Amino acid sequence: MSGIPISEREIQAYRNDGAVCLRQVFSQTALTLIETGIEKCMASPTPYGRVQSKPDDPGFFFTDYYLWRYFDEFRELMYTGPGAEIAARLTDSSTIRYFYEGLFVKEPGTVRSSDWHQDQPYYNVDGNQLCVIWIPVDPVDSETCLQLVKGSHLWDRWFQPVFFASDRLLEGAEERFEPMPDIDGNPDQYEILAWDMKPGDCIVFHPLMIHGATGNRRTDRRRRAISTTWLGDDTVYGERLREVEPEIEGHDFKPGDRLDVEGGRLSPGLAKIRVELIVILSAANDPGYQRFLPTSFSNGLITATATPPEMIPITPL
Ligand SMILES: O=C(O)CCC(=O)C(=O)O
Repeated sequence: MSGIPISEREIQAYRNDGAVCLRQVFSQTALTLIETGIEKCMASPTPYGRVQSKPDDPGFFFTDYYLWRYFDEFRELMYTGPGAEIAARLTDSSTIRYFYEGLFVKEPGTVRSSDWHQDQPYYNVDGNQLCVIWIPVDPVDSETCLQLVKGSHLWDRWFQPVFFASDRLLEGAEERFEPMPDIDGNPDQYEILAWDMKPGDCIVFHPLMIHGATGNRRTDRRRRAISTTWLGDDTVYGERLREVEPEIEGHDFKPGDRLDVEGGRLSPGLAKIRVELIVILSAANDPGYQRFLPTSFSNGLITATATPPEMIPITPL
C-alpha cells in the first residue's frame, strides 16, 4: 500500500514514545499548498483566528483552525498529500477521517509561547487510533520546534485545556480534568522530545501527548506550522466540556457514534484508505456553517483592520 518510507522502528517510536519525526515526507508541492493556504488565511482569517501574543510582544503569534472549510489548499493537501497514509500506518487503521488543521504562525522575535497542553481534551473525539501531524514550512531548530513530553500519552491522565491568549480554561475543564503539571519548573522529571527540522519533515504525535513550544527567538525567520488531525478506526464522537475547540458543527452525532459522513472519497494513490472530511457535507448546508464563511467576521472573535503586507491584518478584540 505504501509509497511513504516509514520503518518499523519509527512505528514503534510513535507507539511507545507518543511521537516520531518523519523526514522528508511532504513534497515541495505539498509545502507550497500549505504556504499558499497560510498566506490566504492570514489575509482573511476564519472565525477561529486569534492573536495569541500581547500588543507589546516584539513578534506576533497567530493561530487559526479548521482551515479546510475555507481554503481549498488544505482540502487538496488532505486528499493528495501523504497525511492519510502516514496516519493509517501509525495508528494501524484502515479508514482515516480528517478532522481539522491548527495553524501556528510565530513571526520573528515572538515571545509568546504555546502553552503545554494535550489536544484531545479540547474536542469531542474519543478513541486511541488518532494522530496529529505537525508540519513546519520553515526550518526549525529543536528550541523553536514543537516539544513533547515523552510517553505522556500512556499516562492515562487528561489535563485541563486552556485558551492560550487569555490564559482561561475552557468552560467545565476544572470539574472534569486535572491541572497541567509544572513541566518547565521540573525539568528533571520529564523527558522532552524535540528535533531540528527542515521543510518536508513532520512530527506525528498522539493527541494525549503533552506538548507546547517556545515563541520564535529567531529574528531572521518566521516559524509557520500547521497541525493536521486524523481519525482512525476506533474513533467516535465523545462527550466533552461545555466549551470545546474546534467544534464539530452541523451534525446529530451522539457519544459513541462513528464520525461518518456520506460521500467520502478515496484518496488518489492510496489503495485502501478512505479519507473523509468529517461533517463537511452536512455542514455545507447548515446555517451554522454558512455563518462561518470567510467573508463574514461577525462572530466577535476578530476584526479586520488595514493591512500593510508585513503586518497581520487582524487585531484581537
Ligand atoms: O506549533 C505550535 O506552536 C503549537 C502546536 C500545537 O500546540 C498543536 O499542534 O496542538
